[in-house]
Amino acid sequence: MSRYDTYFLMKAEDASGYVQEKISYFSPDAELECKEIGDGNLNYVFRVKDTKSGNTIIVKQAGEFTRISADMKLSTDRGRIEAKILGIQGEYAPGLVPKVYLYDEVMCAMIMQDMTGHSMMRTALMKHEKFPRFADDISTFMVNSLLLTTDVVMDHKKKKEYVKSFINPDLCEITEDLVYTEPYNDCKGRNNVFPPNAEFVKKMLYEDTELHLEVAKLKFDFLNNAQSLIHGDLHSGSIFINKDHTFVFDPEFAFYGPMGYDVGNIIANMLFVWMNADATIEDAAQQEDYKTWVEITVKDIVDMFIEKFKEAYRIHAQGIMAKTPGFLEWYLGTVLADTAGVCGLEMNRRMVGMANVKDITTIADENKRARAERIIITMAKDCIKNRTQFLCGQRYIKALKNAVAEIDSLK
Ligand code: SR1
Ligand code: MG
Repeated sequence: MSRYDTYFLMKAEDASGYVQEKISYFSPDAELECKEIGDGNLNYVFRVKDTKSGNTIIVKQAGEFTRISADMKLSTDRGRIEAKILGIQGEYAPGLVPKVYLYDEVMCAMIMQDMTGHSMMRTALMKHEKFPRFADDISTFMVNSLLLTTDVVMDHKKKKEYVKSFINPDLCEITEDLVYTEPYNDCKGRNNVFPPNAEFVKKMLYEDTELHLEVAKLKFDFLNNAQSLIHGDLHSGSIFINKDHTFVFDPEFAFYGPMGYDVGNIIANMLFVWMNADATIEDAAQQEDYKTWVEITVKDIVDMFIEKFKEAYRIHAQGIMAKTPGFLEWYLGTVLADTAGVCGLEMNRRMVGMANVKDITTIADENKRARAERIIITMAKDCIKNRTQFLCGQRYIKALKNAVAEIDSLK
């Protein structure tokens, strides 16, 4: 009989004993200390450290309610989904996700590798650090974890088993509401609109019925297109990074959905970095230098994704129909259109929805923040409405520059 035989929400003082009881990682005489270090919206994350050896490990536990809102109850099954997909992604994209040592269905807790030597990517990007390997690593991660879990490559029956085991209704509902619905109508009254932009948001997002139709089409694609095993929340807060290496983690929103959801999220979150630099780096040359690095990174992510996707398709596609001449080009075209659409959705929702991003909310100068948000929303609408035109990385940079010019011309 153990105190961990019945679910309870752990505190830091419970997590060390938990690790010692569940796995043989630290020696029995280790001197353990533990801190809660989670800063996400949903879960509790504990770092357990042996002060004698310096070794560390992570315990991540799913609570029954979210951290961002005590009213939001969520199935703790998301812990199982997260542990399982990390195992699968580790097979398809070796070295790019942390190792999972144990998943415990009773405590809904996972014990996993501590990504020491890496920083939370959003935090590092807000300090204007550069990561030269990122575009290459993330495009490899996305092509491998996304294309290789589709019907193009996988045995169709095994894929259907995966679809079943990754049904994730509570977390999908969060995305359906926060990404695909509320930014366009505030129907639940919980949007977080920056007050100086209230009128702008009303006109640009709440009153644009043509936009609503395009968002509705994208929403039903998200609901119905069981294309590949997506991460589901692939932003810079779900990445730990250093100059030589990238770790993707936190895939609790995973399910079988459109792969453009992941690619579009990555691009949108890099564009927030550009806007943050534009608004906060005072030295002109330094600002230009950092923004140029972000632009090259955005272009490389899209273009490397396309090239690696085509190459992987040629190597791995199975069956006569997937090899039909012209099908790869058509299929990739749908992925790229979804990518641009989702990039726009993520940009909008992080400006006006209940879960914002620090890249923008920490811009202290109110005028600069208002301008940044207006540029983002303007570009987002281009991405959504003209999504079939976003066929290469340069198109995103063009959309960004057009949005800057449009907002600055209204001054
Ligand atoms: C209620 S959770 C809000 C957001 O945090 C997560 O990281 C997801 O992005 C979600 O939409
Ligand atoms: Mg998360």
